[in-house]
Amino acid sequence: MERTFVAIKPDGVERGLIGDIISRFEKRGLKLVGMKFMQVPTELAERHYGEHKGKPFFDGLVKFITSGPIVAMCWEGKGAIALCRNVIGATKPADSAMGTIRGDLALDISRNIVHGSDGPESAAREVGLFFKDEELVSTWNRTIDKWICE
Ligand code: IDP
Ligand code: MG
Repeated sequence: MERTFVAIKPDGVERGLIGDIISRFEKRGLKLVGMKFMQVPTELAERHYGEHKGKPFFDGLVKFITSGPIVAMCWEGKGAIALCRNVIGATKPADSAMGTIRGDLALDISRNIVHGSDGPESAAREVGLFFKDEELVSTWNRTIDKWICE
C-alpha cells in the first residue's frame, strides 16, 4: 500500500470545494489516514515547494499557499501516488481532462486548487513535512477494504 500527500489549497477552501474534493478521493476507494485544517507558515511552504525555488512563480506560489487555510491530507491505497495525480489532473487546467478536479473546477495554473505528491520520494517527504507519525491513523482497517482491493 502506498501513501501520498494531498492538499486543498487556499483557493479550494475559499471557494467552498472542500467537501467535493475530499469526496472524489473517498469515493475512488482511497483510505484517509491523516487530515489537518491549517494555515501554512512561510518556512514550511518554502520547504514544501523547495524544488521550485528560483523559478519566476516561486514567490507568488509561497505567498498564495500561505494566504489562507489549507486542508492537508494523507491518503493510502494501491498505487495511491499516481492515482491521486490522475484524480487531480494536469498542472495546467487547460490541459486537465474533464472529470479531474482541475479539469472540472479550475482554469488558471496559479489557482489550481489541489496539490498531490508526484512520486514516492516527494510523497514520503511531504507526508513527513505536514504530519507527525502519531498524527497518522495506521491501525484502522476498513471492513469494506476487501471489496475495494484484492
Ligand atoms: P503540480 O502541482 O501539478 O505538481 P508543479 O509543477 O509541481 O505542479 O508546480 C507546483 C505548483 O506551482 C502548481 O500546482 C502551480 O500552482 C504552480 N505553478 C507551476 N507552474 C507555474 C507557472 O508557470 N505559473 C504559475 N504558477 C505555477
Ligand atoms: Mg508538483
